[in-house]
Amino acid sequence: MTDITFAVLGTGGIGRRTLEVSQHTDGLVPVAACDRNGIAVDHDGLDVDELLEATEGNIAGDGRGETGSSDAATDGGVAASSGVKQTGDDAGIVASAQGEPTETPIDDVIAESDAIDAVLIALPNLEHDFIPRVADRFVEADYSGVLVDVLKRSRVIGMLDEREEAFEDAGITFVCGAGATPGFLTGTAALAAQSFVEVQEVDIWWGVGLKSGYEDNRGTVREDIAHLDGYDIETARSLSETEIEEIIDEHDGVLEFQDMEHADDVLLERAGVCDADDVTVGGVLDVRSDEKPTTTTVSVTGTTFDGETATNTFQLDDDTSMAANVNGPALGYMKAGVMRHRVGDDGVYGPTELLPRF
Ligand code: IKT
Repeated sequence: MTDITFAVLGTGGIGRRTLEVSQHTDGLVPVAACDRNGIAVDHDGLDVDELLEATEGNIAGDGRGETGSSDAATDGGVAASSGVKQTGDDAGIVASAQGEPTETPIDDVIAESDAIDAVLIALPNLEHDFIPRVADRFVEADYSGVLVDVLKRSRVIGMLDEREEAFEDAGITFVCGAGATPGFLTGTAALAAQSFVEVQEVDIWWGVGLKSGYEDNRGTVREDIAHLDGYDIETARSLSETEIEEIIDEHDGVLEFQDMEHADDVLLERAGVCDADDVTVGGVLDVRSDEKPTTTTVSVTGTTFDGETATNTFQLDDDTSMAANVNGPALGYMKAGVMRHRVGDDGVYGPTELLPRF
């Protein structure tokens, strides 16, 4: 397989860590990255170490600046740069020697996209049609290549499916839900289901310790808070950083989530494994420790051809971090998507339909 050039939209936790993981992965060349204030492009390969250093403590990268909204990146930057290089917490990519200020970061990536095999959309999806709307812009620009997202919400999958024909016409292979859950864990559920002729239940239970990764993952924590009792996407979006800290304090730093709206359900139904209603996703997030508060486990209960009812389980080691379990698969699925695209298989793929490449 020839090298894959890729771009990252967003330099929050996922964008930055994906760039970092790519440095340890054969065949991937990061050539562009953007946040809401700036863009960095080098078709020979970005200097990832420099970019990561410059975007450390980055507010511009994950949409936090506007009460968690990520529209700034799509609309061209509400808090766009004045054209002068900034430094400090809100500077983001423009603080990097490779970065240039822009008011139209996504359009600027699209302008380079002839030479980009794949684009990872690493932006929080607090407005649920946000990622589909970003994809529309690539369709409108006649981008032919791979789009990968790490979206979480079930309802977004249908919005992408509605666009399948447009993706095929443009020549886009869209790999959706390619993080940990949905993503890696959905894929393992589909494999674990192979022992059975009928699946009764899939239970995904994750544990994340996020003390040192907390700053980098504020966007994800905000998305998770939307799943707590008494909150939804809108209320979570409008929380200030102080209010989020208060919620975390009320829970002594450990947030437990039951019955999350995660797209594992519709993706497993789409794969014919079971009904979406038979899938549950929940987990525990400890933002004050790096230890996982619980072992990440996928349990698939079903009936075998010879009448046994049993539960196959798959566990992640407590020592693999969320960063490893989200960004490794995102890149593995990206590689698999590029293989599909290169043989002309465009459209929308979920994590059960592709085996991520190592
Ligand atoms: C995600 O980003 O895929 C979802 C997050 C949970 C990740 C689970 C990782 C499990 C592990 O590392 O053991 C969360 C719901 N934001």
